Amino acid sequence: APIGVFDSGVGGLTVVREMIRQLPDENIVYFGDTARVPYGSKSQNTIIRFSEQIIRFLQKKQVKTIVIACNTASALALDAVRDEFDVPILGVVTPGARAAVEATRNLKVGVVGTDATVQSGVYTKIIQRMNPKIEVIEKACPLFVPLVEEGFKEHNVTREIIEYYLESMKSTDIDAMILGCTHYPLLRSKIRTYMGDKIQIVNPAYETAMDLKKLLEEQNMANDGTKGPHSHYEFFVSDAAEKFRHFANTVMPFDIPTTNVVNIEAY
Ligand code: DGN
Repeated sequence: APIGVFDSGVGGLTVVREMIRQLPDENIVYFGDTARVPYGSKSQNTIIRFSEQIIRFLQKKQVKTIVIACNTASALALDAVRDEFDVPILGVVTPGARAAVEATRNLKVGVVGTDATVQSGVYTKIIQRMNPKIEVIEKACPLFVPLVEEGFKEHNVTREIIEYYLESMKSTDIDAMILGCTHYPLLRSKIRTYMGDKIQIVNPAYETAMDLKKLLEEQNMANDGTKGPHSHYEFFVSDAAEKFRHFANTVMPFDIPTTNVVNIEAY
């Protein structure tokens, strides 16, 4: 059975990329809600409702487990949907939080994410549940998402916007920083250059793939690779398939065949 992955759009591909690296024998069904992106500016009830619809869609694909590859949906909907469905559901927030708790030496952690993620305060809550002594500084960086999606990674304005958002965080003495939005790992080297190399940067996508691997092994659900060398990746989107595929090909380690991206126009 495949692993179901969903995100508000294309960002979750940074999580898929890590899953493919760490779990090369698993099949993946991805749903990107490209018609309704961004989630980062929407209310909790809406994000829960969208997540429920997508989980039902993935269940029809017989997935054995589901990864919410979106920080916003993980922060606002995971608790609600986890109790509601009987398939194991993993988010990206707890794995990212744990890695930061392990990384910090001076007990000061920075978190960047969408407005919704930062306003939820979920990263702070989960980090402080793991270690109440840790101080968490959160900062919303909403413009990072469109910059990445418009291919502005190398543009000067991106450097300026990084400075604009992260200036206050840089002036603190945090020693670990969570990239709490799926798009931000694609700006990692720029963020690294601005913040300096004394800070440990945590990518929740990487940590989530590790947790997923552990879960599959513990539950005896891992695909052992005997089903053939080529894993199957299927992508479903709620808006234009070509636009998705074009972006996906800049993120993924290989080109995705046209036939593997389907616009289901469900919503
Ligand atoms: N995937 C979202 C996240 O990780 O928070 C970012 C895109 C969005 O919905 N704004």
